[in-house]
Amino acid sequence: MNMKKIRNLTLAAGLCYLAGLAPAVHAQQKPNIIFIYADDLGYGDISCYGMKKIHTPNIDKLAKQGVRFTNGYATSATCTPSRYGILTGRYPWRQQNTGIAPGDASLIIPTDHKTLPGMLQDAGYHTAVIGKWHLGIGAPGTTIDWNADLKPGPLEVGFNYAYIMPATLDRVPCVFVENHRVVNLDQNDPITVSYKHKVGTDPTGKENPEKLRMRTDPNQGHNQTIVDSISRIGWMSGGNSARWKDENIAGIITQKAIDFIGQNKTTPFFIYFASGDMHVPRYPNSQFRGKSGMGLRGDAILQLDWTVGQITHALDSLGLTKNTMIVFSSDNGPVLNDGYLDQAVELVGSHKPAGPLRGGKYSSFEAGARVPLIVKWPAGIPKAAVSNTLIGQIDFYASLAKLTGQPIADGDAPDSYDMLQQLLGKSKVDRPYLITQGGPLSIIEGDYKYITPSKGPKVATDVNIELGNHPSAQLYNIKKDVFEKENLAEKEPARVKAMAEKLSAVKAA
Ligand code: NG6
Ligand code: CA
Repeated sequence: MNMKKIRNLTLAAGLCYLAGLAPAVHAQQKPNIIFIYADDLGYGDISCYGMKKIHTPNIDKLAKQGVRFTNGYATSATCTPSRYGILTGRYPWRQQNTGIAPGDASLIIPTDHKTLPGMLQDAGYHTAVIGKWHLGIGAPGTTIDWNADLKPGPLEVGFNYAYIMPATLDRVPCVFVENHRVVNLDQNDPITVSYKHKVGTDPTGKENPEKLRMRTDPNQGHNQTIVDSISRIGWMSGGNSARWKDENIAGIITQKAIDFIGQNKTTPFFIYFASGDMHVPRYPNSQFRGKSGMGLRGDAILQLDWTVGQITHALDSLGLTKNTMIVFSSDNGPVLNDGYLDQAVELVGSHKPAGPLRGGKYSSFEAGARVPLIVKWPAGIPKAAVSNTLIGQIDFYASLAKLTGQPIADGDAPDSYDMLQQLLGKSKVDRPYLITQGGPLSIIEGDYKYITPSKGPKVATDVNIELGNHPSAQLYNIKKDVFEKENLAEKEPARVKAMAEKLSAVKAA
């Protein structure tokens, strides 16, 4: 472009300002952003991260055209805190009640701080959350009435549109919520929910196991109200016309995302798309059931890959691919038996859901929080790359603020680093350190990881995962010893001391 044209553009932008209009040329240059978040997808669960038994061509295509991170981390080894971290840019352990949220939790995200979607709204984005929420709904100290307006919720923390599963797929109420209301609710059949005692007359998994399409693990509960032939955590009655069918969830939320893309094709948009896939209960659509040879967990991975393909196809057909950033990641590491006997354990064979990492969901070992992380944006990332840069999902807030030219007020997103150049594959400078959360906290700095002492159990026997708890300090060189076999704490007391002090300082800040 020659100088004259540039000056003309500047002049046009100036005139827009004078007329009180946003300069369209700038607005259109901002990329659309779609954050695709899988649930319980492990580091080794997709083919571009080493999965051999099944193929995930649509996810792999993102990696082939973008930056694939090998040291990308969720904030935590479970869902609620990881989601809190992304949306707030704040470590979840700074706030109480950020552990796995019960299905009747009130809103966990504070409404008095800017969130990632709220910041993007300021930048002119139209924002949506579609899929799993699991961050609570309603004011603290109140009881949710599922038949009335459900707020505060996503719309009060930065989203213009919400189409959500309120908690997890295994928690009642098993209904979609669109903006403030349960979808398809018949007011003559109101919903009652309790996490304390049985409500209504619906059969439960405990009383009527013969009505179940999959058995539950007797050690893990999940034997309360039966919805869609699957028993859940918690009791619900009513809302029959609103209850979801598990096999339709992926199709419904994918279509909602495609609709939102179509409706917002001329303005920059942000979609936080949180798939329910891989989380229990796993009951993907019939087009995927039985297709992976690995049982329903493998079938759910195929369904997730299909979802990614549908979204990328919609972008292609609207001509939006070039200027849309797609981020793909997972909220925590893998688990096979998380409460339902769906043959995930029996049919996993030689597949390693965590790839080369130790532990899994819930764990302080690497498989808890190190997850697949891919960023693709043709207009901004011209060259595909694999990056070993240390980076956290918590960094999206500051990085996207930088990308969209938004300021970050004091007190907002305090733990988020601007890693934009790294996300775009233009820098490989590590984050100075990163704190991750299994049970106890860990700090990763350079090649090393320090796990704080914890008296908790070594293994979560119900899910059969090593938790990484140890009564004294653990130090691993995760570059040389990625499986965290050799605890170097006794050999390197000075390093242990320095890292423990650093962690304490960050906690106190
Ligand atoms: C656990 C559930 C598990 C799953 C998890 C949340 C039991 C025994 N186990 O408490 O099934 O729902 O919470 O998973 O209730 S997460 O991915 O949303 O964090
Ligand atoms: Ca999860």
